[in-house]
Amino acid sequence: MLTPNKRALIMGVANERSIAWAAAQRLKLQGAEIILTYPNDAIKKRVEPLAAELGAKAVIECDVSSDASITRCFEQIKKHWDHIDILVHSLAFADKQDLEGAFVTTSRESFRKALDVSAYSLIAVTREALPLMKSGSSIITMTYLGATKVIQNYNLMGVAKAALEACVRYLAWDLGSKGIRVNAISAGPVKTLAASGVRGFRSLLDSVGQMSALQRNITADEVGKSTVYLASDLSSGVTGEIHFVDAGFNTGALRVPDAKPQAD
Ligand code: 1JT
Repeated sequence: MLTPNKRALIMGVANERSIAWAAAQRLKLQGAEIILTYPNDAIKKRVEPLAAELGAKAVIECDVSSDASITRCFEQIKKHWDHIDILVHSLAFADKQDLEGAFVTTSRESFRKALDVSAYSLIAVTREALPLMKSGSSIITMTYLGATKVIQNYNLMGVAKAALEACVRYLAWDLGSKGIRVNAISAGPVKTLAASGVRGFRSLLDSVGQMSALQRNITADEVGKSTVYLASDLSSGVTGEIHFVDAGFNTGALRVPDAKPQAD
């Protein structure tokens, strides 16, 4: 087992398609104990049965846009655990209207909320978790290529993910002397609840399926498996990194449609 008896706090399960859910299942398979968090009562209803299925130690409310909610969440966690080995941060927010059309129309309030929930929350949650984390612990968050390259429609989330990736690097250097690692997985597109409201997501999946090196999309489970690697001692020398799990999409610039078939 890769994470035997490790205590893993997983934030961002919304339903069975969530990347966080794939990570929770893979960490559990490797022997980890799990606590899940949810942001509100609507999502609580969906997460509770999943937590039961997993045999999670607890399911706790955490609205990362509220310092008081984060504080209450960690007070609850401390009733179950005296330390945390693994923190998976797999959450983001943007208004639907800010993930399509013109970027220049982004409002100050949309920008504030998207960056607060999607990027600042990693700092806030890490700070609360820190007193419970010892050397060898690992923090993992989720990002997307739209942070560094323009992907049409990703718009405001691209800016939020750019901030998140910078937070990963600065937190990695802050916590390095404590032996705590901080990394991000840059996942290819996955049809989750977050993605389902996005106009044109299907055609994005189709293009990536054709244009990636592996000529297919990735699965949430593949992100879950790489999360186990970053959470475990297998990645003990890796921190501040953005690790792509995208079927090689980001390494290419152009596919020539009528080029000779590749060797196979
Ligand atoms: C959020 C949403 C974060 C969708 C997200 C996301 N990170 C990736 N996706 C999927 C996606 C979305 C778009 C896209 C490519 C992938 C929904 C709101 C909450 C935050 O455009 C090319 C728009």
